Amino acid sequence: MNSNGFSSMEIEFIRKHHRHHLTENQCSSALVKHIKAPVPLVWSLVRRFDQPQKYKPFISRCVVQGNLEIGSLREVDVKSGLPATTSTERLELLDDDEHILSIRIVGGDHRLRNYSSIISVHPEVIDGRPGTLVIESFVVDVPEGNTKDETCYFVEALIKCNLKSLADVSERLAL
Ligand code: A9S
Repeated sequence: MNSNGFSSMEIEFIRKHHRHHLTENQCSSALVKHIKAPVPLVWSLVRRFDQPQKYKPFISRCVVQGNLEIGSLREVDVKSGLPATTSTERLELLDDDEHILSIRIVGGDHRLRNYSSIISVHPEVIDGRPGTLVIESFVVDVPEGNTKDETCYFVEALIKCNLKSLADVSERLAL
């Protein structure tokens, strides 16, 4: 581990697959999660652009118009108690070879403007068994009246919940 908590391998993956072009007044960050389940299982959950509720705890339902292709839009309903009720999100990239999914939030009654994220999954060995390294990065506008730190903290907390849930669902299925 070095200063920012990422291993050199994780930094290599971030450098290669998690490139975001920031404009002024945006913030960006990346999180990693080590899951004790094999890549095919974890990827089978991550890749379902049409069913984020399979592991995302804040999503109650999702509808995709038409079939799944780059540019497809999903309408996501958010569970009650959160600072949003809906989100419209576009499929930017779905790479079943490199195991990379990228989405862009294009609408919704929330405060995440110009949000895009990239999630990649990589095989690794954990306790001598097949495991998965998940890396998720994002970039988003800093809303008026908020600081970069506040915005990053808010989004990182949500992504940490998503990744914790992805680990719980995956590890339960791997039993
Ligand atoms: O779902 C994701 O991949 C990531 C995020 C940050 C989603 C956030 C969210 O769905 C809430 C959880 C409802 C929080 C949206 C779109 C807006 C929020 O304010």
